[in-house]
Amino acid sequence: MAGAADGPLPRRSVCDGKDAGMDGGQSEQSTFKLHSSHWGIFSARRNGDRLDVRPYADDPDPSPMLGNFTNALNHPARIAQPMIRQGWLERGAGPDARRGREAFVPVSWDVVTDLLAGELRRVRDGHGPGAVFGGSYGWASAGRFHHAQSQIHRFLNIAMGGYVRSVNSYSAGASAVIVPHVLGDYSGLTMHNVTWQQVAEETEVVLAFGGLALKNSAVAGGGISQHVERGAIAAARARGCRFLLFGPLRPDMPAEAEAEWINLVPGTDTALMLALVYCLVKDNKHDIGFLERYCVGWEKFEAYVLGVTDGQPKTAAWAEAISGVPAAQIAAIASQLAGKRVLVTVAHSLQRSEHGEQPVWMGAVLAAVLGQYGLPGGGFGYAMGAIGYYGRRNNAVPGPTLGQGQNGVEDFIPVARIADMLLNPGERYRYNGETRRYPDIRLVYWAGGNPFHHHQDLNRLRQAFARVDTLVVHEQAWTATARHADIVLPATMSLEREDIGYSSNDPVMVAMHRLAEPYGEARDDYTIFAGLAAALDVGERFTEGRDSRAWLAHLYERTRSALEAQNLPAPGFAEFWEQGKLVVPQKPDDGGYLRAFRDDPDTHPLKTPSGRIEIYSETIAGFGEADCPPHPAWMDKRSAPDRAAPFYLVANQPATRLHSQLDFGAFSQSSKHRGREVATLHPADAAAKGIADGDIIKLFNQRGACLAAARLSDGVSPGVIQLATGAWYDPQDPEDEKPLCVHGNPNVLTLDVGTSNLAQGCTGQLTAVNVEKFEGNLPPIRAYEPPRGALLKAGD
Ligand SMILES: Nc1nc2c(c(=O)[nH]1)N[C@H]1C(S)=C(S)[C@@H](COP(=O)(O)OP(=O)(O)OC[C@H]3O[C@@H](n4cnc5c(=O)[nH]c(N)nc54)[C@H](O)[C@@H]3O)O[C@H]1N2
Ligand SMILES: Nc1nc2c(c(=O)[nH]1)N[C@H]1C(S)=C(S)[C@@H](COP(=O)(O)OP(=O)(O)OC[C@H]3O[C@@H](n4cnc5c(=O)[nH]c(N)nc54)[C@H](O)[C@@H]3O)O[C@H]1N2
Ligand SMILES: [Mo]
Repeated sequence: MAGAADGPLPRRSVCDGKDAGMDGGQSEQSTFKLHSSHWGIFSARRNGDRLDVRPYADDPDPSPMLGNFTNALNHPARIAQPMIRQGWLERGAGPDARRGREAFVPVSWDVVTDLLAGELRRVRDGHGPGAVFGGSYGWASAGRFHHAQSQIHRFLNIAMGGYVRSVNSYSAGASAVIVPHVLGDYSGLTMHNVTWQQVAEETEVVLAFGGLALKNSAVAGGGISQHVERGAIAAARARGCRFLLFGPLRPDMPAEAEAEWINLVPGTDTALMLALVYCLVKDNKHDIGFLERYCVGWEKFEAYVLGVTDGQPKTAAWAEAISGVPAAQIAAIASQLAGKRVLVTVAHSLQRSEHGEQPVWMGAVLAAVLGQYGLPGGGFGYAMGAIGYYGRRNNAVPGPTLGQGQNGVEDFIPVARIADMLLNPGERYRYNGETRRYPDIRLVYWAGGNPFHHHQDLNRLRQAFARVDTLVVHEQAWTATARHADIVLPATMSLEREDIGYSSNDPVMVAMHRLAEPYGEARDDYTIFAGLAAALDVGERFTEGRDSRAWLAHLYERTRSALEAQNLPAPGFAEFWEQGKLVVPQKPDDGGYLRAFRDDPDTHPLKTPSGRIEIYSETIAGFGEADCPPHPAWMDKRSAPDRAAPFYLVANQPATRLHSQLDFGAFSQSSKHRGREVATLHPADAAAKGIADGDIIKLFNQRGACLAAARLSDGVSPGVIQLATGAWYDPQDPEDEKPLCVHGNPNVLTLDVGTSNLAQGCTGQLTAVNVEKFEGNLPPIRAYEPPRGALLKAGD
């Protein structure tokens, strides 16, 4: 491949960040260039087919996920040229159950641009932009300009007049809706609140519901220069801070925390927190002064806790029966909290399941009962540790962002309702107090996301995608989403283009240098959209006459002029590009809006209807009990295990990659066993099922089945099987209605329902399954092979 090798160089191991020989890309004479990813800044150089990767020198705890880049550039899973599904080409646009089953035909960029522009025109002029779904959810890659979501939204706004969008995220679908009712500002709660520095210095007790897994804080959208969590936790512990891990998996807390593991049944945190509150109230250790001055609705909630309203006091014994945590242990924990600087953290995972609004609201209320809101290192650290950009200071200057223009379509869906929307056009549903209707979608356009990674009940998703006229996907690699598309456009990886890496909570802005030429005929999303825009006669409006480099200089200017306005050194773009990075100033660690609220709730009220923490919400009461109870409450779950599916499957984030990205990468591959994703279960459960460590197992329920490799560990609760997300969907026989996934994608098993009628968030984290040893012949893994007809071009 052109521009590839820098000559014969010794191969080095990736990512051993403590290697004394590392220069982090700072050294002038080195050919390593700085770049960035969602899992860390790094520097790299092309070395034949491989990429040599070095972590950022200032990062105390770089992520081994950087190792996924080493073999990615030329991997056969990459898409080499534009492809069109044979049936779409021959029979034209229209609903088609053969998506994901038919061969592809390679075509030239000219041909595909023409055909796609024609189809976009047909849908726009015949059905209007309201028939286009451009929600295109997904994490894409680091880099502010080539950010795929910004590119696709800008294109659809300019070329189509808009699109049906999606709101909220798979990450925080329930909390993004409940938090505004309870605390007001959602983004300030996660992005500008208690910091790791405060935890290191001030916190005395951390009640971590769902843990503080370092695998998760390794990732921060946009990039991250320093992974500080391990160090902060170690420092807090050395000072005597106690860490309590509530959850089904011991590795959810780093060893440095020396945490006490309170091993609760998944999905029962709300009951356990209610019992903690019950015990505090009974011992008269609740902070009544805080509850009166800063909250509304305490009396109504207290009546529920004490059982006055429903006849059931939320005692520790009551919670033991639900959560499996001994009543004496619950009471002991409650008795040790009053008067301490306590931080309550609730991982995103808790709300990514049925009634996921409740543990978030309940966590906020538990923190209120303890009265520590706004104090350094205390209060409610929602989602702290779930992503690396939480618990940080904010930059004092704005970063680069690409303008997306105006969306002429008002309609939206809550993001995880995609299959419902496609399967039930016109149907009514509830969302945040409204009754809405699903639009009638003809064309779905995706860039930078992988619904066959992120969505639940994949067999149902296949049916949903069969309903549209046309599915267009820009991808770097042959993900299952690309395989189910009609038109597949090969996109570059960030390694193959220039960009600016930036996150509003990280001071290091990175000049992301190009490290390799594009694979095959792959093009940047920007270039693809610019070509389509030209074919639709809006080329100039889309590009504004700039090429990529000119856009980078243009976007950088926002930061540079802000620096200049503050009389700070403000290097021009050329200098920034040459230096490789710019360190921007940050705002002080001031505790954010919750500190201001504590200091003076009248001058700095919360953005809730009452201006106070809403323990009881009149607004939600007005929506009706069928949407959500008006205060946090324990509710039974339809999705809980039963006789047919007696285990809880915890489908959490993978430790060896970001979601499905670079699942073919070296580090992700190193964690597989016999090619399968590894599922962890308790030795006692395994023994009862005749399963030994290393066996191939089949996980199944009424929705589907997948294979995985068994690992036995007493770090997982009995009754729980953990299988991370992200193994590429690999149907044994795509012709089947519910094919066996031979690789281990848990989303063939998960349930596609909203968290509740309030938020309609994703519920992928927990689902009920059964398990057995797989005795048949082991089917091959074909997920990384290009689909039929899609012949790889030679690598030049
Ligand atoms: N069961 C279950 N399911 C879950 C979850 C769970 O806990 N359990 N978690 C959910 C969560 S929190 C999330 S955020 C989602 C994540 O879901 P996604 O964000 O959809 O997952 P990714 O694998 O990051 O998908 C990004 C895709 O974009 C592609 N890509 C990267 N860069 C570019 C680019 O520059 N251009 C183009 N065109 N493509 C690019 C990558 O190859 C990849 O296929 O998954 C959700 N799904
Ligand atoms: N390495 C890596 N890091 C990531 C990501 C990734 O793909 N890879 N994705 C990033 C993204 S987009 C997001 S949104 C965050 C997600 O952050 P989270 O959603 O918090 O992450 P998960 O790993 O899914 O879940 C954390 C832990 O919660 C526990 N858990 C599950 N259900 C329950 C429950 O009901 N109660 C309790 N107490 N615990 C429970 C599980 O043991 C699980 O390991 O992670 C981010 N970080
Ligand atoms: Mo997420």
